[in-house]
Amino acid sequence: TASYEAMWERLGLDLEAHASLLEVLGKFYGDIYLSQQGRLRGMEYLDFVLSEIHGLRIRELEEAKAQGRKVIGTFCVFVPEEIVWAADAIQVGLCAGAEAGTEAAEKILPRNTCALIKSFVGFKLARLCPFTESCDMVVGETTCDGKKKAYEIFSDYAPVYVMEIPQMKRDSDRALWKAEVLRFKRAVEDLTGREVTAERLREAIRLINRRRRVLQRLNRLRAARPVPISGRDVLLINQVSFYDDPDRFTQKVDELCDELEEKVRRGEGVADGAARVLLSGCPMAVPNWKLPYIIESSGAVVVGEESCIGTRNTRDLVDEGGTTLDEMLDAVVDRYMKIDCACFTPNTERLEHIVDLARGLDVKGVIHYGLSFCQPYAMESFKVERALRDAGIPMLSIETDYSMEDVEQLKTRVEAFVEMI
Ligand code: BJ8
Repeated sequence: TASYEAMWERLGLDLEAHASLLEVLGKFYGDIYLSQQGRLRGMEYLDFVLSEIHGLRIRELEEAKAQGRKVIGTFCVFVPEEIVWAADAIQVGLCAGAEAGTEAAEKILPRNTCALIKSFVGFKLARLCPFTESCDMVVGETTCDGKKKAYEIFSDYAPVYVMEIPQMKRDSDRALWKAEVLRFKRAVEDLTGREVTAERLREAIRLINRRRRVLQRLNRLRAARPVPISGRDVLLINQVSFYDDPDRFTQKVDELCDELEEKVRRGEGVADGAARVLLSGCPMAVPNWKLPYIIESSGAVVVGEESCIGTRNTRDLVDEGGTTLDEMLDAVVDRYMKIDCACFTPNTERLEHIVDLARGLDVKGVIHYGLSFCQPYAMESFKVERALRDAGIPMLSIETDYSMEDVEQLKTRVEAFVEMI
């Protein structure tokens, strides 16, 4: 830690508050992750990345910046990552899953704002996040009203650029989205001084597809019986995918998958007799491991995450068949239009995806997770429940935030659900 202090100071972090955040995080990680038995050797890489969460990767960003590269932060899987990498910039996810900074956030945001928004604003105000402080551009987007309006406030503190995300999926919405992707491309080109050429975009499309493919492979393997890896571990891998170097990450997770494949072949599992469940709903940003931990200490095991830190982000690839720049941009536009976020209306694809996923993974039930005050997912949970009921699959709806106050109460509800299914 000592060797990073100068760097954190340069970034303007509140060193004391930051040190206590890392301490809490370390303890939390030890309890939830390191306490697991029989983990894959490949998880050592993830343990290492987590132990270095504000260290090594930040140093890499610093070095890249010294060479003239730019860092672009995002909060939503709608931001087309291929454009960023094609302009030789580095993208990092900034969504935060910790309560630290909430007090600061509540001074400029209403209290009844979802925890994810409060967390990223709070991390900025309390000067706790070296990723945020490393960004040359922070990309917001018009998804839910909470985020949309929070970026107006956030722009007083950081260089914010906002993309307009359509709310429907008609031809006119696709045209709007294409215009927005082109506008974003120009903004990124202006920032980096690098042109997005056909050749660079082709490479970026392949790079990010490779990362999606390895996560798809992980998801196929973890669906085995018995379950060969905990849901917590897979969630962590997904979380790390948002800020690790994509090439290195893909290689490491591929190695982990080789090991996992062996484990599946030997028929070894991690949770004998546990009920298989699917998690569905709002994203779980690092270090938000509360609910998966509760579920996996209540006689169940998570075998899938229908969320943006999960299959919503890895299910669709960008078509690699395009040869001209415009064809490739169209492929990018089309791939992102498939995202089934609850901010869309109607959003029937999501209902179909959840039922398909639940059936394909052969789960006993679905746990729908909504962050308190998140209207899009709370509203949609009623439709999700109905679609699942029609398919004969029980669902438990959980609304919570990042605090630990409701842990016991949630545990009681989850245990009752697991017993019932
Ligand atoms: S594509 S899910 S990453 S918008 S939880 S801030 S919706 S009030 S995060 Fe999301 Fe993009 Fe959609 Fe995915 Fe608002 Fe709800 Fe909070 Fe949310």
